[in-house]
Amino acid sequence: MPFTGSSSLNHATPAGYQGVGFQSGMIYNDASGDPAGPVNVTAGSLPAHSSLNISFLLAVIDSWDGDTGRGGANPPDIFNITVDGVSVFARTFDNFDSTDQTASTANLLSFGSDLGFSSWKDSAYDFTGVNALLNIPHTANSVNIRFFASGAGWQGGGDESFGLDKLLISVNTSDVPEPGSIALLGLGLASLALRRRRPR
Ligand SMILES: [Ca+2]
Ligand SMILES: [Ca+2]
Ligand SMILES: [Ca+2]
Repeated sequence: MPFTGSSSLNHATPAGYQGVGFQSGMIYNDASGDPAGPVNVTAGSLPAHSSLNISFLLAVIDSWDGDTGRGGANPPDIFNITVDGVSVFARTFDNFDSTDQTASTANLLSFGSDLGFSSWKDSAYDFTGVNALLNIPHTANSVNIRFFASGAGWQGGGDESFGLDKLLISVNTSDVPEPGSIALLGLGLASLALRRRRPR
């Protein structure tokens, strides 16, 4: 995978992004290439689970050109997420014209303002409760999640980049069947009920 530019785990967050809910440091990626080098997150020692959820704040920084030439001269610019190598999210973003992107704007925090980095306008999204990132089937006790840009028009570097903050990976354990303990509990309740009835 080609990788130029940088990926920083704790890059100072500009005041503009802090003003729309980001903390003082973000995970920052300005890699170029198609696909560009990823932000690579691995979590281990996960409890038994049947699926997982991913949430984060996304900074779509500077001159993202969206889906077609209608909103920016160098499209497409795609933001991707993979879980253990399987794509769970791949959408275009556009900081010139929000109607020229395949990503939803339902979770938009800011659009049309320069929030920092170069003077191009930026946008910000809250990826909490986004359907595509909830209940992702997964059972292994570790997971590798990659966040990266791609597309024939992806320039990276000082032209367009992205940041992540408040990244949270959670697992869903409630729907993991435990037939052994459930059967024992059922037997225990039944015998308890029988014993209570006998004296009357
Ligand atoms: Ca651009
Ligand atoms: Ca900017
Ligand atoms: Ca571009």
